[in-house]
Formats: sequence, C-alpha cells, structure tokens
Amino acid sequence: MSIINYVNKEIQFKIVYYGPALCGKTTNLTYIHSQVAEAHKGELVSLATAADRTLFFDFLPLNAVVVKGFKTKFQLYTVPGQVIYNATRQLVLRSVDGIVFVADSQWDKMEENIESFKNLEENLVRQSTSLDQIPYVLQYNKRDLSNPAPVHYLDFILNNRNVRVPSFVGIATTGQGVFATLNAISRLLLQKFARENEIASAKQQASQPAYAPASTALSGIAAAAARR
Ligand SMILES: Nc1nc2c(ncn2[C@@H]2O[C@H](COP(=O)(O)OP(=O)(O)O)[C@@H](O)[C@H]2O)c(=O)[nH]1
Ligand SMILES: [Mg+2]
Repeated sequence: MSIINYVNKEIQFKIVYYGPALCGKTTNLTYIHSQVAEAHKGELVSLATAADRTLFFDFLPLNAVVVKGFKTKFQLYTVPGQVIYNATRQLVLRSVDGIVFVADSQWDKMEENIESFKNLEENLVRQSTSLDQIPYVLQYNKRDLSNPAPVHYLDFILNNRNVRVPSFVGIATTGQGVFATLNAISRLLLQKFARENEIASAKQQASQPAYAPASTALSGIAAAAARR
C-alpha cells in the first residue's frame, strides 16, 4: 500500500523485483542506480552473506514526479532468488505496491521461472493479497545469451493470467529494457493511485515516463516538476 507522508509531502511506492536466482534482479537495480542523478537517489544497499550473493534487499529510493504538491518516491527492492530464502522474500514483499517479475530467458531456466512465479503467487496469498490487486510487469532478461526462449513462449508460460500485463525484453547488463520496465511499473502504480484517489494530475503524470535513461533522466524529472 502506498504510504502518504503529510509531513515530508511524499507519496511512497514500494516496487519489488522478483524472480529466480541469478535472473538479473540486482543488475537491474544497479543499472538504474548508476543512471539516476545523485540528487534523485538514495544509497544502494546490498546485504550479502558468506554465500556471496545478494541475500537481502537493495534499497533505492528515487524521487520522481510531483502529484498535487506531493513528491512521489519509489523504493526498489530485490529479493533473494534461491529457494531457501523464502522467509526473506516474504519479508521484502510486505506492503508491496508493484512487482517486476524478472525471468531468465535461457531455455534451461523455464522451470525455475515458473517455480519462482508460483512462489510469488503463494507468498502474496500468505499476505492476503494477489496479483489481481497488485500491479506487475514482466521482464524477459538475458536476451543476449545464445538461443533464448522466444518471447511468445515466455508470455505463454508466465503471462497467462486473466489479464495480460506488459512484458519487456531485457539485457540488464547493458541496461536494455531496464528503464522501459521501470517506467511501465511506475506508470501502473501512478494510474492506480490516481484512480483510487481521484487525482486528475496524477492521471496526467501517469502518461509521462517517470524516468528516462542517462541524459534524459533529469530532463524528464525536471519537465515533470515544471508542470506544477
Ligand atoms: N549475459 C547476461 N548476463 C546477465 C544479464 N543480467 C544479469 N546478468 C548476469 O547474471 C548474473 C546474476 O545477475 P544478478 O543481477 O546478480 O541476479 P539476481 O540473483 O537476480 O540478483 C551476474 O553475473 C550478471 O552480470 C543479461 O541480461 N545478460
Ligand atoms: Mg540479487
């Protein structure tokens, strides 16, 4: 649930990057962090353990657009993909507003992709919610590796709920598709927020990209601010 902070005049959205181990969740966040101007980002925190993987969450607040005088802030988290860390995944999912499900496009990862997606659904049920209530998008990552599964197949196995959601191809290591994915989920969140709060200006904001890569990132944010 988005948090409205009346003191700081901030609306805070929590976005969780979910998916199997090594699909590229951390790489997405690292890329986003590297492209956003200093003034618009917090520290990227990565908690690792002896297993030398990211085992807890990455935390990345980004200040984006302004809605009715309230700054919208996005917090991006990743979950550990390995099966044994389900308790941590549940913890990270608490009060989630939006989800990016990152799939690994390699053929031999299909089972892991499906497992992870099911695990996401189960963990949401445990929190008395579901993908019917939480906006989400899909990213089919690692398209640069040889012989990736076709997009229509990935859509067939992962994008088959009642309503089809936006899906993007990605190469997180080079940043391809990373901002398209982030923009899509942030737009969905702003649209939902606007619907639920009947805020016309939020609807307008939702039609603009919240972020754009590299040099245009700042101008996108600046343009949003200038519309106040
Ligand atoms: N070739 C290729 N490697 C990737 C891509 N995305 C991530 N990786 C690599 O895959 C490994 C796991 O990525 P990471 O982001 O740590 O996965 P996570 O477990 O989902 O957080 C790292 O070595 C990344 O550099 C991609 O699109 N293409
Ligand atoms: Mg990781």
